[in-house]
Amino acid sequence: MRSFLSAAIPLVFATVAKAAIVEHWWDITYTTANPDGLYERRVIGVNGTWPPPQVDVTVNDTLIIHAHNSLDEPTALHSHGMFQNGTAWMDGPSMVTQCPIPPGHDFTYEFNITQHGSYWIHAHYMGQYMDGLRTPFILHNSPEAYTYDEDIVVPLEDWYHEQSSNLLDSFLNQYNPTGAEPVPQSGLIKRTPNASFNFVPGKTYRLRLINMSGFSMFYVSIDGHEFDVIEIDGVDTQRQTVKSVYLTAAQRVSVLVTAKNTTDTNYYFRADMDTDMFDILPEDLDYNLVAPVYYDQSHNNFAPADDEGMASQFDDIEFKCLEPAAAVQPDKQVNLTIDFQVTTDGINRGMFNELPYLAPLVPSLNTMLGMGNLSYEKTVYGPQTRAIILDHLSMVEIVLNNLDAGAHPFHLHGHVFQIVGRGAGVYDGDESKVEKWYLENPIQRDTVQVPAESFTIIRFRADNPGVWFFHCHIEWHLESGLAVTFIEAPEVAQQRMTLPQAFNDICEAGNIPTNGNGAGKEGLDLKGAPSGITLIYDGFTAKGKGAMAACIIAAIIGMGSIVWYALSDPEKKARDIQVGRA
Ligand SMILES: *[C@@H]1O[C@H](CO)[C@@H](O)[C@H](O)[C@H]1NC(C)=O
Ligand SMILES: *[C@@H]1O[C@H](CO)[C@@H](O)[C@H](O)[C@H]1NC(C)=O
Ligand SMILES: *[C@@H]1O[C@H](CO)[C@@H](O)[C@H](O)[C@H]1NC(C)=O
Ligand SMILES: *[C@@H]1O[C@H](CO)[C@@H](O)[C@H](O)[C@H]1NC(C)=O
Ligand SMILES: *[C@@H]1O[C@H](CO)[C@@H](O)[C@H](O)[C@H]1NC(C)=O
Ligand SMILES: *[C@@H]1O[C@H](CO)[C@@H](O)[C@H](O)[C@H]1NC(C)=O
Ligand SMILES: *[C@@H]1O[C@H](CO)[C@@H](O)[C@H](O)[C@H]1NC(C)=O
Ligand SMILES: *[C@@H]1O[C@H](CO)[C@@H](O)[C@H](O)[C@H]1NC(C)=O
Ligand SMILES: *[C@@H]1O[C@H](CO)[C@@H](O)[C@H](O)[C@H]1NC(C)=O
Ligand SMILES: [Cu+2]
Repeated sequence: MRSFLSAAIPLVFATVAKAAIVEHWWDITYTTANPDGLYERRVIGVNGTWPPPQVDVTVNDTLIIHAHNSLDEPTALHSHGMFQNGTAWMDGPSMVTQCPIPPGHDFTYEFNITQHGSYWIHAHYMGQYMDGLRTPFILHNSPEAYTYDEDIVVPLEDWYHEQSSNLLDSFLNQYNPTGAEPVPQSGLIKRTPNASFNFVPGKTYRLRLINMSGFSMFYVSIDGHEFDVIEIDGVDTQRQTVKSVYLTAAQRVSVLVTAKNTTDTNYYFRADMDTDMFDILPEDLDYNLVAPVYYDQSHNNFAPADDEGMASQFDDIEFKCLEPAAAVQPDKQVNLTIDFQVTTDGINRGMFNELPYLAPLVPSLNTMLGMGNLSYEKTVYGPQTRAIILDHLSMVEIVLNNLDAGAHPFHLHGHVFQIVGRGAGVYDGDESKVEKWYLENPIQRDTVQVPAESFTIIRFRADNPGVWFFHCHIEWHLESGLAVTFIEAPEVAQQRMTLPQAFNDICEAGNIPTNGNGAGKEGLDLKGAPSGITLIYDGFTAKGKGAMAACIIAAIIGMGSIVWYALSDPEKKARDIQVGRA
């Protein structure tokens, strides 16, 4: 079971491969597709086709994606999990590291491949990736840390029949005071409802499980087979055998599966959606996805179901990195409390420390590079850009206190972090609340699930000057405000970086200022920057506020919705503020 000699030959050939320039031309277009076979709709694809092409590169290559925006709204591409060390401006999130690419304009993403593992590329402009603009991004290494015979990429995703902009309008809406998220209509394995696998006896397969969901979470297993986990979010792990794995939005896990020695039985690959997240469970939603694993297609003998589903014992904190790194004492602690409340605009929003993120009028990276010493002043980025300044090379500890009754997947751009501890309730510095510390060789990854009403402690070294977004990867929650911006080592970044001219060009083309503070002004004059969407102040305790706000909103809806509407179009305003168009 541990010998994989048959895999050695192709890998030896691969080691002589020269670093290459991998160049893609993507015309980002609307097209029509029926991904789940249930409903044809307008989707976003590349060159008029869906799904967008998978991107494959090898360590030391240079990737170039020439993007042309043929949509009627802006777009931006994020290569999820890339450190972009020295190329912070290539990260992609709209109004964080760049202006979005306006309709009809071109923009080239170019960066060197210094990591390896399983990643994905997705739009980072509003809810756009849920309309289909997402694709696996595989960074091959040579040699790989483990040997295997075949590499199978298994993207998993949820699928909606409605356009994301319409769903966002009804989600960010005062008629949705509880913040119920839109429930997807389908889930797809390998981008189709018809996926299957063909296994050959004795072979070992690497399955790269990539969760490209906007919302849904999956438990993945194969009846009668075990998984040997070897990679978590691009980080090689010590090999460890499990029955099933669990993936939240944006997480990746590679597993090795050794095929059976006989062909008399076929099996099912299973991806069960975590239905706990859905406020309602539609009768027609097929949330337990299956794909046959054929050893022999000529018969129909399937092994009995052997599916743990949501009872899975998988827990990422129990894994160890192949290249060990001990945790060290932090220099800076950042306490981020996650909560959902109805805010002054009547919308139920996710937020850190009681204030939702609102995108500034100037991308935060431009502000950091252009504001001299003021770049150390967090308010310069905008009143609700939620800037947190990090000193170069400091060890940062983030305490994530999740007060919400749902679990949330948090993603840090530009880094992987160590997961060092977890516990129930709120962490207030009392170490006895931490169930167990993981300090010797903690797992490192770029997206962590924080379970309901509990805390998780993560650490990373601020060794990558730039501006890095930290947000919930449930798209609905990001758009509602559950994000902060890490401003990492401003002085070092200013010394090392100059934004390429193309960045200024797309800002100007979209009428977005390229310079100045979060309001596009000099100094600390932030008039005009998006702000003012805050908790409703009522003098009650934090817990009372939610209930109180819900009552106020219910009353407003009951009595004065016409007046409310006459004053503004809050959904649209909220969306515009998110992208800095207000
Ligand atoms: C898209 O079209 C361009 C221009 O015709 C072509 O160079 C490119 O290879 C196409 N890309 C894909 C992924 O089809
Ligand atoms: C799935 O397979 C069925 C039956 O072969 C076929 O009719 C359908 O078009 C397929 N759906 C997709 C989305 O490929
Ligand atoms: C990629 O690496 C090469 C060689 O080290 C360097 O010259 C080039 O500037 C790098 N490209 C980017 C986009 O960083
Ligand atoms: C990438 O470059 C480094 C430094 O030159 C080298 O040690 C490594 O083997 C290269 N990796 C691959 C996959 O070519
Ligand atoms: C992907 O993540 C979402 C959101 O966390 C989750 O609901 C879904 O079940 C996950 N899918 C898989 C296949 O892990
Ligand atoms: C397959 O057969 C070989 C040789 O008999 C044995 O060593 C191996 O454990 C078997 N593998 C499985 C998955 O049963
Ligand atoms: C920033 O501060 C340093 C020392 O505090 C000073 O030497 C430098 O001139 C200042 N730079 C700017 C642009 O104000
Ligand atoms: C973090 O914030 C929570 C909620 O405000 C508070 O209860 C807790 O004491 C804080 N934790 C630390 C370590 O400061
Ligand atoms: C970025 O590169 C520097 C060396 O230039 C290195 O010390 C640092 O660890 C890197 N950080 C990340 C996150 O890759
Ligand atoms: Cu991301």
